[in-house]
Amino acid sequence: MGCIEEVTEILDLLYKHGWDERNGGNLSYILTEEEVKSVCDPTKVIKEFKYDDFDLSLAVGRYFIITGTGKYFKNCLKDPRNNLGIMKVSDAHTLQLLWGYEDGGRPTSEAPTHLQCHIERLKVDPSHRLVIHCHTTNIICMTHILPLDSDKFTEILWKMQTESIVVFPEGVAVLPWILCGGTEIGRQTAAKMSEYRSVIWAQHGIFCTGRSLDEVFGLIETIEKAAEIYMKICDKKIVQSISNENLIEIAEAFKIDYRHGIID
Ligand code: 2HA
Ligand code: ZN
Repeated sequence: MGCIEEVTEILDLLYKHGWDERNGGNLSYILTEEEVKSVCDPTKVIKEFKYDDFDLSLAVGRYFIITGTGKYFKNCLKDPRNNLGIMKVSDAHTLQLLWGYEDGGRPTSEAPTHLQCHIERLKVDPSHRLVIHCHTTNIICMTHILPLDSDKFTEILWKMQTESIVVFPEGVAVLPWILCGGTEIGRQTAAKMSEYRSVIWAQHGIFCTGRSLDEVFGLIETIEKAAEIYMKICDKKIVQSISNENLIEIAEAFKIDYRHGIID
């Protein structure tokens, strides 16, 4: 399967889960030069997009596929050329469009956050490739009813199901409500990304990052599943649960380096 097919398949799955209504959500994925060459000529620049407010120097020379602003995940599988763009970071403030956005589009409004997250994740993980933002329903619900504390969210989500601590041992970070689409929310999200792959935006959704489409999609599914379980049981009488000792037992059995200071 080519990179366009792989990406649009995941966008379609995210839509079908109900996490990307209308134009909600966005994705950016680092492509290899070989992948770009299989789609277009990487030396033919269609147009340029400028990002003067932040520094992309650590990503210069990299290629990204990025969803377009205002575009619907629902439409990406059947119409990738209008909904997605392939770009090269040509200097610290410029993205060059090489393919896509054929109806005159431009990168997602959350491109500042995506690009700053890529730069931060690449510092801690050279194999990092992907950022997905989506509007996961039950995670949003939790941000309406709980204090916005990263350790508290992490503890709750770990204790909802056995798999959680295995899939996101570093936990989740939570940010308060901040105006979306700007450089400031990008700066604060990226700052969390030095320690976390997943950052929750209160009353908005989640940003998840990782090395592959499967890894990041799986991370979103697992976090949202834990949140769904929490929302289904939070107003019920709890008779038994996963204890701190159970979580430590899982971590020891699977040799997982989990975030300390929450359950121990
Ligand atoms: O692009 O999800 O956060 C639509 C959004 C903005
Ligand atoms: Zn959003």
